[in-house]
This record gives sequence, C-alpha cells and structure tokens, in this order.
Amino acid sequence: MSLISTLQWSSTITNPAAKQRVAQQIAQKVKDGDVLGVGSGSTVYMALFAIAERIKAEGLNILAIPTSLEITMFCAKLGIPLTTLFEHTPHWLFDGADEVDPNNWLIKGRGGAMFKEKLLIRSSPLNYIIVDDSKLVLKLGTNFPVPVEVYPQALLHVEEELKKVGAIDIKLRPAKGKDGPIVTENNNLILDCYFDDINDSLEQDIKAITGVIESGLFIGYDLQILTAENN
Ligand code: ABF
Repeated sequence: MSLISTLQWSSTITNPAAKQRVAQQIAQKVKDGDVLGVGSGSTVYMALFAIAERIKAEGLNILAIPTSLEITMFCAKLGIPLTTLFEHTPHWLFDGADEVDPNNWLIKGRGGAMFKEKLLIRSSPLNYIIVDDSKLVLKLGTNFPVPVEVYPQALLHVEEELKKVGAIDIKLRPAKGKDGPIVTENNNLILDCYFDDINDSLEQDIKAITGVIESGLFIGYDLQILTAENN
C-alpha cells in the first residue's frame, strides 16, 4: 500500500450531511474534458470523492489544478489527474469559504491557502463557492477574522499598517500542535485580523501594504454560491 493511499482527512468535518449534498451537486457539473480549479477544505475534499466516483464509473477525462499541497495529495490518492497553471487555464473552479455575506463577499483562508485560492479564482472564468448554511452571515467578520499572509521580515511593518486600515486586533496564527507560528506553503506567516467594519475598499487597502502577499477577503468577485439548501 502506498503512503498516498493511506492519507485520511484528520480534522472533524462540521455539518457533513449538508456538505455531502453540495459536494454531490458540484460533481454533477463535471463534464468530460474539463480542467477544474480545485480549492481547499473539507467540502472540496468531499466533492473530490464524488468526482472520483464519476471518473471511475463514466471514464471521464478531467484535469485538476489544486490550490494546496493537501488537495494535491488527495487528488493523487483518488486518481484525479493533475496539471498546473503553467500548462492550463481552468474552465471552472470550486472552492469553499468560511463566511459568505448577502453581497457574495467572502472570508476564506482558514487553511492558509488563500493566495493560491485567489490566484485560481482570478484565473477561472466561472467560480462555484460550495458552503453549508452555517457559512452564510449578514456581516463579514461575524465568526472569523480576516487572514492576511505576510512575508516574515515584513511582520512588524504590516502590523502597523493593518492598524491604520482599521484592524482593531491582530493575532499571529500559531502552528498546530507545536511551538511557534504557522508557516504557509509559500514560507510566509499569517496574521488573523479583526475589523469593526469590512468595507468595499478593505481588500485593496490590505493588498497595498508592502509585505502583504494576499488576504482572505474576496470583495466584488463574480461568484456562484452553491449551498445544499439553495439547489
Ligand atoms: C478553504 O477551506 C478555505 O478558504 C476555507 O477557509 C475553508 C473552508 O473549509 P470547509 O469546507 O472545511 O468548511 O476553502
């Protein structure tokens, strides 16, 4: 048995039944020949299983461009062929989110992969965000802070500048199960930032700070929100 085949999703999946329904819906959208952008998180993971079933049953030829190492490895485990942005542009993409507001603005990045997630969403002409109802909020920032990926040596500068654009509290995200900060796949740090008011210029204001790689705010993107309940 290869090490890839022993891979398991280790964290608890919240609202699994609702996520499973939306995962099945996304799998039904896959067509032979599709190049798919594949986001991160447990809902995406469930969708990959459903897509792998269709590949096996129907012999679909698809290619996946993943947004994280974790999802890359799950694609490999499930036999979903991989490609990169060097070779292909996605036809469409699916990804999860932490919060979705009534304008379809998002907070993403609990898994720390928001730079690649945003790059893929920007590269794809059609983007489905797959969430269970618990992710729908009236106001962004209700349950989650805004994650900001930061070049390590810029940490103090970025912290000061984030306060100037309205951050009222900033936490350096700790590593899971060991001392020190979490380090992203790009070798950067993550600041979890709390704002009283998330307005339509905040994503750009954060992005304009030297040393910021990307934030988990998605404001004004053309997104199709798919929940188990709205389909
Ligand atoms: C990714 O996974 C992230 O941007 C978001 O933080 C998270 C959603 O996870 P889940 O589907 O497990 O709730 O999409």
